[in-house]
Amino acid sequence: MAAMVLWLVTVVVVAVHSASAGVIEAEWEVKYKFWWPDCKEGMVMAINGQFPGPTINAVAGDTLIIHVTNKLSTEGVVIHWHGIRQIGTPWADGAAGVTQCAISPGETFTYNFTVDKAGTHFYHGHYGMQRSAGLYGMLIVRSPKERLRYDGEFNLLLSDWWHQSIHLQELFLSTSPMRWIGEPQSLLINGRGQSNCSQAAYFNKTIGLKQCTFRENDQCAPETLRVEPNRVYRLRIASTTALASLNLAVEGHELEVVEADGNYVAPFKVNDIDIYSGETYSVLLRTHSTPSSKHWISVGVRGRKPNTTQALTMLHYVGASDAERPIRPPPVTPRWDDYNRSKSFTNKIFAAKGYPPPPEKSDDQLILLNTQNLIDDYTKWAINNVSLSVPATPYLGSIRYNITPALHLKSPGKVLIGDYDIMKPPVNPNTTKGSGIYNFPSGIVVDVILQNANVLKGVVSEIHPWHLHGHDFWVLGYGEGKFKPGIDEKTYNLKNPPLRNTVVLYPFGWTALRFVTDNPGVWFFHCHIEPHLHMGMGVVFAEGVDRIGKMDIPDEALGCGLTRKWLMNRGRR
Ligand SMILES: [Cu+2]
Repeated sequence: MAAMVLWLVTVVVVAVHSASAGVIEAEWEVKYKFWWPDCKEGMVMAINGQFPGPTINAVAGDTLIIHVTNKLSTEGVVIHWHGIRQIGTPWADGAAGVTQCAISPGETFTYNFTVDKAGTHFYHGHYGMQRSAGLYGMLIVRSPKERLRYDGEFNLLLSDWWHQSIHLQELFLSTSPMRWIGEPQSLLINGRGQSNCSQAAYFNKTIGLKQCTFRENDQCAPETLRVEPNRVYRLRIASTTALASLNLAVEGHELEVVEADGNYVAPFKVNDIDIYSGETYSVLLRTHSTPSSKHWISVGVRGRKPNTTQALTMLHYVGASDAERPIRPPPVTPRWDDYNRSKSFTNKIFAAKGYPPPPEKSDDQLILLNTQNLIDDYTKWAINNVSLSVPATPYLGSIRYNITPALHLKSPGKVLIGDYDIMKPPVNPNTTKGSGIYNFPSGIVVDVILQNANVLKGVVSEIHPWHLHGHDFWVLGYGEGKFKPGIDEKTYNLKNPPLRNTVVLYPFGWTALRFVTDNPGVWFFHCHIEPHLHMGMGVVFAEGVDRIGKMDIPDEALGCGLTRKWLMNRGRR
């Protein structure tokens, strides 16, 4: 018992900030816990008993040392640091099967990496569908020389929530015929939402929900944002949804977008923002001069026909009473299928002044066609006709130790788009499973064109937000229909494209991005929609393979599959 108490006492964040870089060290225990995220009891994956997990507050240049102990009784776990490039530490990226072995129950793994530049980020589970189970939290990296001026800030971590466990969801998706998990039961703001009542029911009796009443300390009670008049607040917004594309608005207030995925953007004002899974934004909100009022902050679903009520919280001006309700109704979320509106928002995003433009030309071009397919009646997603199946031996280990049996990694073809008709269901829906790996030498400029297509049935194409690990990339442009090589490149924005790590691919369209292979490692590139990734929608970029062969990688990262065997026999050779 004494040992237990001692253990709990050490579960604190130790932050040491000197004039130069500091160290943030923490011990985390990941464990299932009963929780009421949307006023209904469910099980969440909590860190040190908290849901969402603890917020990390770092300064650019800091080293993070996070000891993660897996206290789940029967499943492995990893943590991915979303938006951190992991320069020189690809083994700490936290993608199970790609950069490391999942941490076994009872074991501890130490992530040790530098947060090299400021930005609004988050972290989340990256094994199975554990992100959907609630394994996430904010990761804020501040700049010692912040260029934005504001008086206060709030973090808004957005997620979606199902009442079914992730294990049931996984079985639904991987059974034949596939059973769709459906739309989420609720949307959460900082882990809090409501599924059986609405805070704004008094405005709208037709939604059929009763007015919420909360008791003190209810886990589903909203976290209100308490503000003063005539001030500027920075809202740091991150979406870690499993499925939903979202729109956020604050009634009666403009939002000035200033940061996207940890990079400053040329400021622009809007009444609401669209945010896709994997993206982060900072917006500046100027409060009015009149005190004592309350305004709704609403988060609603876009891009899919919604069956989930808006998540709501309040902007609470000093002087307003707790019992008082906002006078005006919550903002109405724009129509889910008004894609032109979404595109007009996306097309407003440019790099802030001071960012150097991208290289003018690329050395390599990769066109990734995403299709919905069938393998023996199992529904899959495939990229260039390969549905990603992550191998038992992590790619990083296979490459580091040149383990040949594990290296029969199947690379999909580079350009399969040919005469494929993206506007119709696939003529031949069959596909194969593979490891989806592409090799790039160090020091080249790579263009990736994401090409969307029709799904298996009907005239439908879905939104896919794609996230690249290990890099920021320039978003060069978007287009309708099929990408025309040699022609569409002429439309690229090479002057001030935004730097991001996540980018949206619109239905029946294409998205072009560019990055430089300056970070040797094995980097996941995938759709951030959890069920889509689970069904194979991803690829892996192996970058600077010759340099990976000389890298220092902790053995603990690779103690599974064929690398485990290799490490066990190392001394005997
Ligand atoms: Cu997707």
